[in-house]
Amino acid sequence: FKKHTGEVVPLPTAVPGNTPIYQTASATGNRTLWVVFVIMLISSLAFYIMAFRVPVQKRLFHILTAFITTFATISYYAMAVGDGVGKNKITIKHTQKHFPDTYDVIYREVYWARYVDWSVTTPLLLLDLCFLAGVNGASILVAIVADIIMILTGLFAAFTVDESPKWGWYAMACIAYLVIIYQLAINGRQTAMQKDNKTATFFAAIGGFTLVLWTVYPIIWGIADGSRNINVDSEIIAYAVLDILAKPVFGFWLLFTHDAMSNSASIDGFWANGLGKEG
Ligand code: RET
Repeated sequence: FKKHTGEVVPLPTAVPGNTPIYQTASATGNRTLWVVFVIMLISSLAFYIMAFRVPVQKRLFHILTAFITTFATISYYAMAVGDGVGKNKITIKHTQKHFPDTYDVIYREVYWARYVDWSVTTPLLLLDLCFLAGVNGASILVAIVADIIMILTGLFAAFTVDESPKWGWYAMACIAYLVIIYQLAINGRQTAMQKDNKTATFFAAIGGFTLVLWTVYPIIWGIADGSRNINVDSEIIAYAVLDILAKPVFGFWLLFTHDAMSNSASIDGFWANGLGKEG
């Protein structure tokens, strides 16, 4: 088994007579993780600085967005140093007519730190969008709980040893994702349209960007983690591109637009003004 340090550690052969296959990242994958770590770190610092430059009543989006990249920084550090990485063993049985059955054993790296990151950051991203549109509390909760179910069932899917339960978990995650799509595309858009024109237009743009981007994640997952059709390096690079678009690019777009719109995109009541101070 090849560790992140490049050192090769022999593992015992799981099924006598068959050589296990190891699917691990190479130096390219590892370098990519470090690059994204640095990008997330710099973005976080930029978002905290931007937060301090606006009055506290207008700071909620800045704080949320800075937290999102802070969690990503931590998770990318964990993956780059090799701590946020496990491996999953998959046994594929080949039945043959006149010969005894043979087995292929595959060990593939699972970057579980991603799921820890996503379980915190995707709800925060949803909060950004829901506050922008002015979605009510119950709908926000539904979106966030569906999101947590989506990420956790995705994590279980990543560690299954057999093929069929894996796609069962995947199906559950996709159903939860449909709930999120409903909350953003139908509920959120409707609520945003009741606000001023600028907010409605901006919500349609950044919400649409989010839905397209988020939909690519389960596709990559299916190709890489699910059916193992691309290697671990390509998987890391694909998620790296998506993560940079979904966090720093999303964040700068949201904050610059929000600052430019000034009053129109500010949120009402409780959340904007602190505990209970309305108006
Ligand atoms: C999984 C696999 C199971 C099916 C589905 C998934 C959806 C994941 C999504 C992730 C979004 C991540 C973001 C990260 C931010 O940087 C868990 C991959 C539906 C939508 C936006």
